[in-house]
Amino acid sequence: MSSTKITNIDALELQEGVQNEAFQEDDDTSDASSTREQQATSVSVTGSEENECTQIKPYAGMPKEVLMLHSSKACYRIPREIIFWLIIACTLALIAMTVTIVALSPRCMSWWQLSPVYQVYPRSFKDSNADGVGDLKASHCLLHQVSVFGNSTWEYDEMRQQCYFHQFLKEQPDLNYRNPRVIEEMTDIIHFWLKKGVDGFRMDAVKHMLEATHLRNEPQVDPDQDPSTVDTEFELYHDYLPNTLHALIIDFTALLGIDKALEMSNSRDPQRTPMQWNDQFNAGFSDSENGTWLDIAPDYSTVNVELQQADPNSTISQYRALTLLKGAELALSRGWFCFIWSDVNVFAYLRELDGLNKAFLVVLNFGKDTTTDLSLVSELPDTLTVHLSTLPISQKTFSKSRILTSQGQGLLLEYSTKQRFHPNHASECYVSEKACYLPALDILYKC
Ligand SMILES: [Ca+2]
Repeated sequence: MSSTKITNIDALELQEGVQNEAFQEDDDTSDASSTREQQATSVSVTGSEENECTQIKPYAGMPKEVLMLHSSKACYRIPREIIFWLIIACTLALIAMTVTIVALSPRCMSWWQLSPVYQVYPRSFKDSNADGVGDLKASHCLLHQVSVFGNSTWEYDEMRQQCYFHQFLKEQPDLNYRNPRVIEEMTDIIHFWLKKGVDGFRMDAVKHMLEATHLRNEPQVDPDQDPSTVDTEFELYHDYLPNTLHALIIDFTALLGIDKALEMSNSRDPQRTPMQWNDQFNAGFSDSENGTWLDIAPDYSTVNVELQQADPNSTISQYRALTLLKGAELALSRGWFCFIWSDVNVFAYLRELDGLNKAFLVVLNFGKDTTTDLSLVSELPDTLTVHLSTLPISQKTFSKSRILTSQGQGLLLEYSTKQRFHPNHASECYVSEKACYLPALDILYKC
């Protein structure tokens, strides 16, 4: 029975094949291409043979029955089924792998943990209306408080015929945060900027935001305490140790170029003198003929943005290099921070990541020229390679027992190790989101 069927089907196949002109042409190899060209030309010109072309079906000359017969043969069926199940298996494996990777991945860090932060002090950044005071159009600045100065903190205002209190410059009157209308206004200002799309605020000199009733400069003991309830001296610090720490942090951020993009002159308030854009009139900050709110530092002709952009050793260039480095080195963005050394001159810490052999040692000199001996830190290899220095140096490597730094110098030293520091020094180490590196797959995972 089956042989008869096949014969019939073969006959049918042959019959259909003979009837199908397109099939014939394909078989005729002698001048198939010229025939096709002629046909194509005639179709495009006249359109009269279009119907014949559209009638040609897929598998021309092979009826469904023949197709099914061949496709059910073991030599076609088995590979087809193998491929089918392989695709299913691969899809499931892919889904399982994706779920596993998502489950094992450490939490992504927030933008502010990964991005560089650039602080702009609007009054000193750029003056748009030539009044000598920097501004953001149609806006006012949040806080203008800087470091504490001498002289009287009270100033008489002619127009209001009243005195006002200023912890800092007389151009920087204090706001009374005990007044609910001031709180309301500040809240409005914050909402104004949030609606504009800002990502955050930096509150400067926060410990001076709320003055004690006697108007002395004491920060709150409990920062969470409702400021309106602070009314005794006992609720304020008299120990200024935190200020020392604060100053240290400022110095450190300044060294890394976070707090200011330029090393301006050591005047009263160097980081807030008007931005020195170039060596032109008013350092390119303002067109004002009547001076600027703080005098332009006299060194603007040699220290300005334009010149620093062209200088590979400038603070701007170093800031850019550090920004790129943080993006490129996992140990610096996701690794452990471990404090390893501090003395009167030097503060040193390392950055390391489990699974990654490359690690970094940072040595910052806040004091005088000195040699630091870290030979007791057994986790450090003997030789450390200079990756970056804030001052030009010729030395390419340092022995861990003799790390030379000059006053104000920052050193980023690179080394290779399989021995981690943090497992044995938990109290000196910190990481915000723990993660480990898997070199084989070049991924981070929860660990
Ligand atoms: Ca202005």
